[in-house]
Formats: sequence, structure tokens, C-alpha cells
Amino acid sequence: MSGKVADLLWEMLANAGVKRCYGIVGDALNPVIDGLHRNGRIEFIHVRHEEYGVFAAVAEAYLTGNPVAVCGTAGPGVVHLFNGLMDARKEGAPIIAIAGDVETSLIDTEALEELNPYKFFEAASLYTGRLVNPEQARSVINTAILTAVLENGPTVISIPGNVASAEAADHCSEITIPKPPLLRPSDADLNQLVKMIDDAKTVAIFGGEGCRDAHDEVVELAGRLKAPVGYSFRGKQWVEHDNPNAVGMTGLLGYGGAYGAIHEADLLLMLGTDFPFTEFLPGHSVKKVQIDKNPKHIGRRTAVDLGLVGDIKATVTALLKTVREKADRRFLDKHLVDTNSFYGLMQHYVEKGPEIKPIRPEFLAATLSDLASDDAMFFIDTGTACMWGARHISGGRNRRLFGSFTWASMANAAPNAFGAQLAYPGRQTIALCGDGGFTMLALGDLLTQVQRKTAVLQIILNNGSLDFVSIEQREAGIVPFGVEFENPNFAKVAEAMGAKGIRIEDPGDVRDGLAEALAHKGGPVVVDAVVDPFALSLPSHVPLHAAKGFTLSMAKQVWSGKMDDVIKTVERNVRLV
Ligand SMILES: Cc1ncc(C[n+]2csc(CCOP(=O)(O)OP(=O)(O)O)c2C)c(N)n1
Repeated sequence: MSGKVADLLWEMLANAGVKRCYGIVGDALNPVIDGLHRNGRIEFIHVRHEEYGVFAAVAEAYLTGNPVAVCGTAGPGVVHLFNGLMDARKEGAPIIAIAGDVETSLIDTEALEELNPYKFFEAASLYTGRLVNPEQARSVINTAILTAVLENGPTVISIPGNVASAEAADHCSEITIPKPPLLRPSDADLNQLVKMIDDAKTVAIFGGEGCRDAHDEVVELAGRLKAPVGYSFRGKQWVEHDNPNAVGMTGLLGYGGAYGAIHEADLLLMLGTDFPFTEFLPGHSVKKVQIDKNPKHIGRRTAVDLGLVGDIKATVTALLKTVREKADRRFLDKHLVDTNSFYGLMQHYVEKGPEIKPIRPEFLAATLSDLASDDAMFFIDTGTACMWGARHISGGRNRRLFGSFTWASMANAAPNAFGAQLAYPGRQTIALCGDGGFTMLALGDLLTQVQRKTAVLQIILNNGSLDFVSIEQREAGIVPFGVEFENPNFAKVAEAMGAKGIRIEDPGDVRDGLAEALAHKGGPVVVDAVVDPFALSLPSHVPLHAAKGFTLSMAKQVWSGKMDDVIKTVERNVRLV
């Protein structure tokens, strides 16, 4: 091909499998975007906020495995990309950010909108290249694409407008992306693992994101070892469904027998997990083996007795060739019984839900899960949506559950869902949003969904507060502060913006309201669900400091005249209703 640096850029991105670029044009980026326009192979998704575009791209990249581009113009435009790029780094999504940059003659002069891309993107980006000369272009673009794809994270190409419109020096736009190698431990290491398994009377498994695509192997291994299988939020969608040994999650969102199982086993196999909450992982009393394709994960959350580097599917497949069956299933059965009894407790507010007003979020989430299709994609906002989503949205072989589970940014769900719907048009796409999250980032770009007629269902948990923070503050023994706000009627706002709006205030309307929303075709829907702000979810294991904090906060609330709130918290969480 012949042409400018901008032409080379888009042609190489398209050859690497990039289908979309999300962002906002302007200033330094105009000659770059002109190249995208000329190229015609990559769809430009004009969003109203660059951060929304990145969260959309993260979901698209995570779900499809293909690289996705985002763009923002010099200075403020690229600053708006940052939080989303951090999310891409933590969630493991191949994103290539095209960052507008000031003209090369202005670099290091404190020019308008000038920003040093190396310093600015250091925390987020796996590789940052600044194109100050057309001679660099092919090499820098190649490195940015390969790093993003092979290391599963964000990279940045910072590109001054004058370089974008300069003639490219090397016109070769071919790009070869090697497939990841088959990665598993050596036979000697596997033999050591087999011996540890043989020596242990009881084994438990804890699975994370690394179990993606390894469902059948992990379930077979668990069956053979009579091992209960617990999981992180990121692991839930890969190992919970169709798994007779599933015992739920641990951590603050925890439910089921997972905490007990991983603490009481002789040997714990940690498979593809970087679960960060150390206090919920066992200490020295349990032998631990950790297997992960990323060596940096090994031993960093809890000390392990054996660390092996390997892809979970490849490693477990190799292990299954030699590992012996265990006969005694009493340990497994005990933790399955614990899990079932916890599920019974969790059902309380689901079953009573139709009679309780304000609407219980458990009931709302469980009804949604029940009505949604078998291949629905759910996106969960950081906030209480995670509590209800983790517990009451069931997975399935073809369902997907995604959120900012590692970076934990607010306001991810609606843009995630937008990107997913563009990648998989027609597939049911549902965002469970906080009211804080929705008003933080999703509201403006609801217009983008309307304009594009994107079929995204966003369900707002309208609790009039930053409820998750209110719970955090109470856990820390603090009187909730700075967490309340007033909301409009979101259904009316949505209608005024051209979307379909449904407001649900009465529990009796939950099922029909959600069914109507799910059936809507041809554009976005906003369900404004007025839910109980006092609903809590007690984890299966409550750390002592959290229990103490709650008690202290309750006492402080009484002293500061918030007796009503204390009564409501107790009333609505100890099954009096
Ligand atoms: C960008 C960002 N700001 C602040 C936080 C801290 N934070 C975590 S959850 C949360 C509350 C979320 O509130 P909302 O979206 O209303 O959901 P709710 O918990 O009420 O369901 C906050 C402020 C964060 N994680 N990300």
C-alpha cells in the first residue's frame, strides 16, 4: 500500500482484526481520523465521553478476544481514556489507544493540550510508543498491536497530527500475530503435583478467570478428586454451571460452602486465580498449589507450597492422564450440604420478594436471571449490583457475566453492555447499573445508544445512594456520610432521550416489567427499579472486624439521632419481613 502514516496505522489495525474504534475526534486527532475514514475497514463509534468508549471496547475485546481500538485527542481527550485503560489492564483486554499528540515542533514546550504520554500512561499501558518520525511508524504500530494481543492489555500509540499526515516510510501493512503457545508445567513438576494430590486425604479447588475455556477439564478433575469447587467472581462464569461440585464464592460477596471447603481441605488447588482478598484465603494450615499462566500471580496473595506455570486447560488435561480417583466423598458431601443450606437462606428474600416493598434487589436479580435467555450477557456495575449479581444471576455454558471485577471502577456496566451488543448484535445484553454509576457515565451516552438503536437493557438499582459505600462505612464503624442523593424518574428521562423507559416501584410489577423490557427490540431500554436501600447481603464468612464495625456504626447512628435507619437495617435484614 502507499499513503500516509495514518493510512498505515488503520490498515495494520484492520489486518490485526480490529473492527471498531471508539472515541471522540478533534484537534490533533483529525488527520488520524481522516485516515480511518479513507480506510473504511474499521467502524468509528462516536461516543459522548471517551471513558464510555473505552469501557465499551474493554467488553468487546474481553468477549471476542480481538483487539479493539479507542481514541482521544491530545490532552483532555486522552486523559478521559485513562480510567478505562486501567480497567483494560486489570481485566485483561487487548485495547490499542490512539492518543492524539501535539505537533512535533511543540513537544516539550508546555503547548496547549500538551501532555507527556510516557509519564501519563505509565500506570495503565503495557507499551507506549510516541510517533515523532514516520520512520518509526511500522515498528511502533506492530509492537503496540502485538503487545496488546499477546499480553492481553492496553497499549498506546501517541501520534502528533503532523506525523499522521506525513508520508509513511515503510508501507508494509502486513502483521503476523503468533497464536499463544501451549503452556504447561514440565512432567517432573506434574509428577510432584500428582504426589501431593495422592498424599492428601481431601482436596478443594478454587478457580478464577484462568479457568476460562477449561470448564470440562476442571469439572472432571473435581469429580475424580471428590473436590468441592469454589470460585472468585471472575471464575464463577467458567466453573459454576453444570458442576455438581460447585460450592459458591468466598470473599465479601461470598455464599455457599466455599470458605469452609478451602479452609478445611488438606490440599487446595488454586487454578488461574489472582483472588486479591487474602483474609479469605487459608494460611499455613492448608497445603496450597497454585497454577497460573502468569508467573507473577503465584504466591502473591498467599504463600503456596508449589507454584506451577501453565494454562489451566492444558495443565489439567495433562494432569488428568495420571491423577488417581479418590473414593471417599464425605468431605465433598459435607460442603455440598453447607452450600445447599446457604442457598436456602439466600432464597428468603427471593421467595418473599413479591410481597415486600421497597423492592428487594435479590428478588429483582433472581427474576431477571430467570427471565433472561440462555445466552444472555450480563454486565454488573461496581456497587451493590455485584452483591446481587454474584448471588442471584445464574450462569450457564453460553451466558456471560462481566464487570470491572479487578479494577472495580464504577459505571462500567452500561458501556460494557454497549460494546458487547455491537460485537454480538441481537444477543440479549443486560447492564445491572447502580444509580450512582448510571448518572456518572451512562446517561450522556444513552444518546449514543438511541442514535444507533443499540438494543441494550440497563436496569438501574435506584436506591438513592452510593449504597455500597454506605455499607463499607458501616463495616468500618462509621456513620454513613456523603452517600445520599436525589434521583429523577429515570424512566421519564430515558423516554425524553428517545429510549424506552419503564419504572418499577411495586414488587408485583417486577416480573412483567422485566419481561416487557427484555422483549423490547430495536433500541435501548432503561428500567428504573426503585429498590430497598437497606438491603444487605451477609457473606458466608463475616470477618470479625466487619462485624465489630457494623455494631459500632449502629451504635453511632443511634447516638447521632439516626434511629430510624438502624431499625430499618435490622428489620429488613433479619428476616422479620
Ligand atoms: C470511579 C469510582 N469512583 C468511586 C468509587 C468508589 N465506589 C465503589 S462502589 C461506589 C458506590 C456505587 O454507587 P451506585 O452506583 O449508586 O451503586 P449502589 O452501590 O448504590 O448499588 C463507590 C462510590 C469507585 N469504585 N469508582
